[in-house]
Amino acid sequence: MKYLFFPSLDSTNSYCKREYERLDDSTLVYTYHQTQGKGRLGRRWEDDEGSLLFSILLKKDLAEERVPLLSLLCSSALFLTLRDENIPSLIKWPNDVLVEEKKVSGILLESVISERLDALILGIGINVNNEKFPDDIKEKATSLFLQTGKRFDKKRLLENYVSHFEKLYSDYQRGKDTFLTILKENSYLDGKQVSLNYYGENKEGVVLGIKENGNLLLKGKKGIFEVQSGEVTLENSYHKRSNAL
Ligand code: BT5
Repeated sequence: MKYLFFPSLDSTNSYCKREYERLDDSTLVYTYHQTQGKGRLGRRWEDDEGSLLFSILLKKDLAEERVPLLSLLCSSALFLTLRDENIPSLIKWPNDVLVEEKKVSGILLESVISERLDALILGIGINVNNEKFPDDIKEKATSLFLQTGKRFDKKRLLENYVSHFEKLYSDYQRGKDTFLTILKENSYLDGKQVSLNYYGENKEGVVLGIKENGNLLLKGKKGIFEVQSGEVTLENSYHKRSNAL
């Protein structure tokens, strides 16, 4: 992995999108402040100087049909990184990592497609040393500092994340999805009643688990159904009343 650091950027994902042609495969762009941090579906990713924000650019050997699994692989790598720090976390399908029911990290996968899939951008935001959050998210966001009372060396954390990511990714490229085991054992949504927006349609069900292809398996009123990651907004899996995170 090649590291590229900027004290501040609009967004590490946007930077990778603009520059993907000249950047090498497996370049990691990281920063501690984004002026236009992006979440999914046009939402914002908030940060302050306590944040760790990065994107991994992948250009080689991209298997299009297995792309949705990568967001879950990124979450699994973070789960292992946090476990090394003795911080128990859970992976919330499709793109969050939670500590004590609160969001400590979010993942935004983006692709560059011309005639084929040219590049993938795996964007990861981790709340590390953040002491507080804006009012609208303070109930649902947390940081490693707020959970442990300790400050973390962000570069060391990043390097440890990358070592986990590289192992899981090399298995994945060989068709061996080690991360799925981690995911299945540490999935936040299992057994929970959720309502989700799937291609504009509202669906409800109890989560049965995550399938080998990364889809979420649910049991609804009309029977068992599954939904693909990347197309879903979970609406009430945090608290019964809250809106989409
Ligand atoms: C995500 O979107 O969770 C994906 C976040 C990805 C951020 C990384 S940072 C590096 C790279 N460069 C970028 O520009 N982005 C990526 P989503 O599931 O849509 O969640 C966004 C929602 O989470 C917001 O609408 C808020 O409710 C909440 N949120 C915003 N900032 C947060 C934070 N720092 N911690 C926890 N929750 C936050």
